[in-house]
Formats: sequence, C-alpha cells, structure tokens
Amino acid sequence: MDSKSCVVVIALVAVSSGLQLQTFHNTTVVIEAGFPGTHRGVNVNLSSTPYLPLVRYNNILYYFGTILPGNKEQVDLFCNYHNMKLVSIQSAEESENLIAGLEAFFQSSEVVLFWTSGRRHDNFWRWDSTGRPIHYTNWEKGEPNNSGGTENCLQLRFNTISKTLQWNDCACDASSYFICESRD
Ligand SMILES: [Ca+2]
Repeated sequence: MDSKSCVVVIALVAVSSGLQLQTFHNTTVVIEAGFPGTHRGVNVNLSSTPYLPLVRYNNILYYFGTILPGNKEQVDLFCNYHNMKLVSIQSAEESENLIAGLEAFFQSSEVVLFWTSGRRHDNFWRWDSTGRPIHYTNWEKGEPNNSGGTENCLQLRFNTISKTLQWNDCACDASSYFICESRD
C-alpha cells in the first residue's frame, strides 16, 4: 500500500467511527478527523466538509504530511493554514511516539525526510513553533555540519528499517514531507 492509500484508509476509519483508540508504545492514541480548534474529533461528512486525519498522543495532535512535499516555507504555510505548527520534538518519548505513528505510513525500505520547526539562529537552534531553545536532540553522527554554510533548517530522517528518527541540518529550500502539531 502506498502512503496516499494509507492516509485515505486512516481518514475513513476515523470518519466512520468518530474516534478510534489505538495503543502504540503504551500510549493511547486517538485518530481524529477535523481541524484543531474547530470541529476536532467529531464525525464529518466526506462529501461536504474538509478534514485532516489527525493522530493524538496525550496532549499533542499530529498531522503527518506524507502526500505532497514542499520546501520549509511552503509546508510552514500549510500547517499555519490548518491552525497548526510545524512539529517540535521536546523529548525522547515524543520522538518514539512519532516513530510509532510514521510506521503506519511507510511499509517499504526507505529513508523518508520530514521538515520540523527547528531552525538555526546565528549559532543556536530554536523550535520556531514555540520560540524556545532546543534541549533534547537526536542528531545523526556528524550532524549538524552546516554543509556549504546554508543548512539552517532541522530535517528528520525516518529510517523505515532501523525505525530511527534522526536529525540533520538541511538547506531550507530543499523539498521534503513534514509533520504539523497542535499542543493543548
Ligand atoms: Ca547537514
């Protein structure tokens, strides 16, 4: 099944049942249909109401942008338009939750790239979604290397075989998938 089909299946499950509870890594997950802050979690009609398939881990809602990739500016606009922010990862637990969620989208052997809200400001890194410095980190070996002096945006590398989600600094105009979040 390709990633687009997965998204459709999850959306249909959420729409038909309202809310569906699943457990990943001992965390109760609620797959919801809706926009954060609008009609979150209610039944929606596919024929007349737009929706996003959202995944909840505790107090955080995620949207996995696995259909259309874009550069950092483009995907930032997408999240903002839907009342969300590009993802931040503030703990190892949040990283594990994201890995569990991403596993549902990618069955084949590949490395898939995702934008986050992490950005280099002079010589320190900050989550632009929260305005706070980055404390928890999971950089790949040798990263951040600021190759070419232009790698100012934090990109995730999800390895579907090793089930790892490691970080790389990347040029912000590169194209990749993305993850949006909404924190209660
Ligand atoms: Ca790099």
